[in-house]
Amino acid sequence: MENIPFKEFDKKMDNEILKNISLNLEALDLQGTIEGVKKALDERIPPFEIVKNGLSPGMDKIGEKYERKEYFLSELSFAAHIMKGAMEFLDPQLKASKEGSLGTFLIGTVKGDLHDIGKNIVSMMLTSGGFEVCDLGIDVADEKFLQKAVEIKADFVGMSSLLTTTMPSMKSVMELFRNNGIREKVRIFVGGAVVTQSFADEIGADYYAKDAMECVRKARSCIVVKG
Ligand code: B1M
Repeated sequence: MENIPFKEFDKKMDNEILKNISLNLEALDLQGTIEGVKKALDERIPPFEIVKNGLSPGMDKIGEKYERKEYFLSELSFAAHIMKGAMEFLDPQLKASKEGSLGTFLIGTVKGDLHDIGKNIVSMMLTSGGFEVCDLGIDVADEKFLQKAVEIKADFVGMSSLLTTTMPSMKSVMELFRNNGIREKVRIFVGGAVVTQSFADEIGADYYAKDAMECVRKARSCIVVKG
């Protein structure tokens, strides 16, 4: 089965399977979600489509329930646990097509922010997209981004934030890079549920990416531009 290539995503045919994944995740059904992911992989639905159209909508619903106070922090945590379980099946598939290095991509979730599911997906997709990824994890201090970028001579630096309260760290990291003379040496990417293109423009980041696929596409386009 592992050698059978993934098929083109067929919205009409595959939506039912992906919708079930989303509903099971929303209902915090661990087993149902995992079974759904396995079924989708058996059907050769591309792994990123499983994340984008199955797991992510389920997480969004959980976020909405949390806002309406139908779910609480314990449910958010359990949802993260299910998501990580599901990702264990998807990780190898997402990483499978590693092509060699197109550049070094330093990534992390900014200071004060503990959300890492989306950032991990971005890391995986970048790895499979041919980048050498150095992942600093979560709650990364501004200085750590700078220190590591210099140490590994990063070509790209990516910051993830899911909280409006932690977005300002992206700006302070940008300033730190500017003040230490390495701003022009790296391409800076920002992303995460609360981040927008206009915020990226406001702080002077090079690129905003709405999801992992877009991040890989934009990073690859830099390579083409660089020649
Ligand atoms: Co949190 N949380 N959470 N949470 N949580 C949100 C983000 C929230 C929107 C829920 C809500 O109210 N609707 C809300 C933020 C509101 C805001 O600031 N506007 C929120 C809150 C309030 C909180 C706490 C403050 C709750 C509390 O304590 N009272 C707290 C904060 C803790 C902290 O960080 N200091 C908290 C805690 C948690 C858990 C720890 C329980 C858990 C995270 C576990 C973990 O990550 N290991 C959690 C979860 C699970 C969520 C939701 C439900 C799901 C997030 C997720 O994993 N989504 C979330 C609601 C939501 O987002 N709809 C919510 C799935 C993931 C695949 O998507 O991360 O967006 P995402 O990543 C995407 C893109 O954004 C993009 O690509 C990814 C995939 O394609 N992307 C990038 C991400 N990073 C990128 C970087 C790039 C480019 C693209 O370039 C470098």
